[in-house]
Amino acid sequence: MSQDDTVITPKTVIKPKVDKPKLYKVILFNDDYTPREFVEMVLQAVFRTGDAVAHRIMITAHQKGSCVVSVYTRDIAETKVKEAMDYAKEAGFPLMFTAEPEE
Ligand code: TYC
Repeated sequence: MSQDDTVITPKTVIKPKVDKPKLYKVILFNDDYTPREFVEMVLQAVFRTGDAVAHRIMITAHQKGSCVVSVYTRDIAETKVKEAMDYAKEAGFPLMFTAEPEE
């Protein structure tokens, strides 16, 4: 093997970051105290639904216990959950939202 045939193995292998960002579901939970109209108002104000969609999501959570509101990247999902819970806390209602990673 001559000098020119030296094989150099790089110490650092760079893996291109091409993974799709993980998505998070925002979930709304039913409770016995928050008024239906208040739930719909929060859905419209924070998640920008129209009134028909807000009503459908609220009724689904009311009847089934929970409902997926929408899917976002982590930062946006967590910010919206905080905004929605702040509205509820301010008004003194136990309304609950969570952000959960999609499988
Ligand atoms: N169950 C509440 C009531 O009867 C209304 C409600 C619906 C509360 C959906 C929370 O996620 C919810 N006043």
